[in-house]
Amino acid sequence: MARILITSAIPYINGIKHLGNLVGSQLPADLYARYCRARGDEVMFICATDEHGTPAELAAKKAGKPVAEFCAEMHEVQAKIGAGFGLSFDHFGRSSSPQNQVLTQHFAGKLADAGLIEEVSESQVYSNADGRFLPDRYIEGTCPNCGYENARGDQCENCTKQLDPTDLINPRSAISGSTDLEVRETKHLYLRQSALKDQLDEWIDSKTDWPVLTTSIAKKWLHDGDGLQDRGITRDLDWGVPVKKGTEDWPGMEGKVFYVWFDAPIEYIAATKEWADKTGGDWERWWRTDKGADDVRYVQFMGKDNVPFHTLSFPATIMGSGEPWKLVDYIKSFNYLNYDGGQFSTSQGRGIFQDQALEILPADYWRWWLLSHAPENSDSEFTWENFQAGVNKDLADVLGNFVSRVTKFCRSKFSEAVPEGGAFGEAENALIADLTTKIRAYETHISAMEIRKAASELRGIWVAGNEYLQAEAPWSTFKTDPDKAAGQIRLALNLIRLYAVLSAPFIPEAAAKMLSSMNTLDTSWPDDVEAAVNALPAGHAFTVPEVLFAKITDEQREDWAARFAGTRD
Ligand code: B3M
Ligand code: ZN
Repeated sequence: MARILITSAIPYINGIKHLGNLVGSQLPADLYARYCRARGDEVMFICATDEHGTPAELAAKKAGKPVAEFCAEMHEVQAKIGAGFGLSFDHFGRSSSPQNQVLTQHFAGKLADAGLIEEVSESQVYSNADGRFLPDRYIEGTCPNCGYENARGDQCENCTKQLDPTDLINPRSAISGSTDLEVRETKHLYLRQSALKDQLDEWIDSKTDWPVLTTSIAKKWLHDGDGLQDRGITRDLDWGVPVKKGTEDWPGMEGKVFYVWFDAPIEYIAATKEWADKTGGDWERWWRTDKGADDVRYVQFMGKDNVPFHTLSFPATIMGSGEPWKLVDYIKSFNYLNYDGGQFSTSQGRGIFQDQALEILPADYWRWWLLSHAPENSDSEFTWENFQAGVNKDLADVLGNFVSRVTKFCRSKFSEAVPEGGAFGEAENALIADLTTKIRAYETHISAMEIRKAASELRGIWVAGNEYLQAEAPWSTFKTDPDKAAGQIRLALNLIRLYAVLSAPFIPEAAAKMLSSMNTLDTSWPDDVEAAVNALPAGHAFTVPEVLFAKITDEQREDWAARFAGTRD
């Protein structure tokens, strides 16, 4: 039994996320967590809301609420939506927790002790109209790298380049739109990432099994231009973790907070502590290599725009602390999911948002389509046609139809119990051999977090059952040799249980329905496929389930396409 720590990038608190966010981190992380648990691993699956920084302040202002109140409410909203999608977090924390404050200040203190923090007097954009400094998202303008006109002061959403507010061309205040801006001096703390450059470079080089998307982004930041830059880790904001050196005040830093990207990844650790404080569990055995975490395999999931922070900044924090904290072992990163010829965008309200998705269809429809089209090797695109086709073919025609045909046939010709019937023959043994090959391949892909390959292997496993039924045609066999037909149906009913177990990481709700209709709690993994297709013995009672997946009609598709064509505020 392995111990697997899994974290998903923590979504900003600023609003309900779209489907692109879901498929780029939380959903594949959930798939992997469910799979590892099904294989008997001990899993700690952590996510949280990212509550600090300018995104939170700006969204609260727009909602007309005090920021703490806004965050508390939005946390509940996001937690509920996550549960709606079946995200099986062991804990869904909050980066504004006291645990994170203590840990963030602790790391800053350790980094300062190690000489890795520099106090820099720097130029910051000050807005005369707003009477304040404009860090990060408080400022917008044209990206100097790609020319995108709505780039924000911290990062360009279009080309992913990390920016400083002073880099923007034609800058304007995101609060008032004012262009009456000037540059003023203010003092801030910088994390001396450059001092850790060689150590980071060597570490990335040792990760030969990481996806190219992950390592290429890390390498780019390490080597492009002047190489890895030191990064400002404090801001002139009210909302955030107050700057302290451990538990002591930091002279000259009064009234400042840590930059959101400094405390957000630390929340992975803090959220585990939140979990421990709530449950009485032991968080250190997941995070401290001197307390047992050297046995842990730590896997992170995220979109490509988050990769620089996870391959460089957060590891710099961990390594620089000089303490035995667990470093990530594998980073699975994703490209973007586009929406009907453009980008999904939270800030522009474009695409399908998670709450809307759950209003129109059950979670499994989305989970299946999104995961089977995960943007792994390139950006991928959501279109309503493609979504309809995927759901109708894979879920309704292949899996749903199999379950319905087999259970109904058995009820009408035998009874609502697994029939006795003859022994398995050549066709059954061939199917068992074929399924064994396919299931081993499925395990390989999902262990390697090759999400699309895993989905397509799973589809193949479902198809194999249908082809068997088609070829053996128990409804015909029944007329001449009912005993043989009974054996075929005994096998097919067992396949329903087997499919439920294999499919649960992708479509947990449907899998649960399949198991409950098969009247079994046996979720054991099919290490031995022959044994697995004999798990439900003759005489075992079952019930015919309700329709597992309803097809998406052309009318629904057109309706939704029209409804989601615009933008939402
Ligand atoms: N909240 C950005 C995002 O939601 C950021 C991720 C933090 S992961 C520590 O994409
Ligand atoms: Zn850009």
